[in-house]
Amino acid sequence: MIRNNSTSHMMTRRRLIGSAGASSLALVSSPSWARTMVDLHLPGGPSARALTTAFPQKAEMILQRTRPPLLETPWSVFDKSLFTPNDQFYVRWHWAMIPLSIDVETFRLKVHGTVARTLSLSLRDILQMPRVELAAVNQCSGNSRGFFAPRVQGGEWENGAMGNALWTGVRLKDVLDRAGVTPNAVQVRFHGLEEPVIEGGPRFMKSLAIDHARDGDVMIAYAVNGAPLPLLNGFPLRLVVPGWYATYWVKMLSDIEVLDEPDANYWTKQAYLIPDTQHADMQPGQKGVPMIPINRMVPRSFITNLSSGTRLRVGEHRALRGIAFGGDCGVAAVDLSTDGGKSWHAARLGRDEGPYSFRHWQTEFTPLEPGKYVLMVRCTNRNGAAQPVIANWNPGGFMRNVIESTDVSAD
Ligand SMILES: Nc1nc2c(c(=O)[nH]1)N[C@H]1C(S)=C(S)[C@@H](COP(=O)(O)O)O[C@H]1N2
Ligand SMILES: [Mo]
Repeated sequence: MIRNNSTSHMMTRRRLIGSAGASSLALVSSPSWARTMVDLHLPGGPSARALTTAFPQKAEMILQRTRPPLLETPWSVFDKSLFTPNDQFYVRWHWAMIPLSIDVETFRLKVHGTVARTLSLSLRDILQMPRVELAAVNQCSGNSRGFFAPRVQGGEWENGAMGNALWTGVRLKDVLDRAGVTPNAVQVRFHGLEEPVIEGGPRFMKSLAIDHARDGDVMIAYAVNGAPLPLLNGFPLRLVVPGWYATYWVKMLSDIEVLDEPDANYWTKQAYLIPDTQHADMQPGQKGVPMIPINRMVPRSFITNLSSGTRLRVGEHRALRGIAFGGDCGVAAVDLSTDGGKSWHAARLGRDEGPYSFRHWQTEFTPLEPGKYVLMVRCTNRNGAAQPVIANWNPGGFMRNVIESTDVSAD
């Protein structure tokens, strides 16, 4: 019975998709039937998800989970400014035992392991070091996981588990140099002040290769958009790893350990693994796929001032605008299609805020005939990487990427 239902549902979808112009291309080249039968709307729809203002230093957020807090940035925020306001910057924690206040006088950042000198740095010590500033996107590895088809476990985010901000702090390199890293160092491991809720639960820790940690870009931030970090975004210190997924951006950073062998802790070795394939893509149920730790981000782009279902008037000039980011390098181009991917034209790019920042784009659209239009936006980064036509899939729901489509009509 159920099988019959899903089969006929699948066939209906196939027929629908088959008549939808460029989308049929995606169907033909899609290696997995499973991807074509799934409705991409989250249960209840995003408009039905609860909003909350109950969290400290946070304005209205989408409530994903209360404990530990998972708060998503409402989509409308991304149309308002290139930099995501601190009080609507998304929040994600793995364990719920998060200190609710920090004593700025007694707080210490410890640096130890294979170093010449163990350090115990106060916030005053950190503030006296050379200051650096950088615009960078912080994006959860699982951003947009709610769109994975077939569905996967984890935080069912829409696209709002990301934010762009101006980060201020000190170079991790400068802190490591002060401790004097010894030549046998291979990785640097970071953890924060929160604790597991269950005894013996693995404390959240992430590691970077020693050369990455010392590249001069990785930073220990104490301010975001010109203000101290909100508590839930890591007050008083957090790691900023430009171009890499946010899982590495350890919050409430209190401990830096230089390791002389590869980190074998759960969060580095077993969690946050992606298929070592193009677009981190694999088939549901596929066996023997080599897995590697998630790492650099990939280009993405979105329309922010128009949503699916919008009805336009024939002949109406509509400004289209949105955001793009290159992932681990700057944006080279943003292209728009108003005919479901058959033809593309370049959008105008806004101010360049640096290689790791969101970048605005804009263009116009005038529907000349009544009917349906599929608007698509595609970012190509400065390394030549572009967004794929078909969404990737992997069991962790990581690194979601696809050319986004917005269905509108004109009459
Ligand atoms: N201490 C600590 N840092 C952490 C985490 C955590 O659970 N604990 N989660 C990581 C993950 S998976 C994400 S997506 C980002 C979220 O950063 P934000 O809450 O500031 O948006 O924090 C990262 N840093
Ligand atoms: Mo994350």
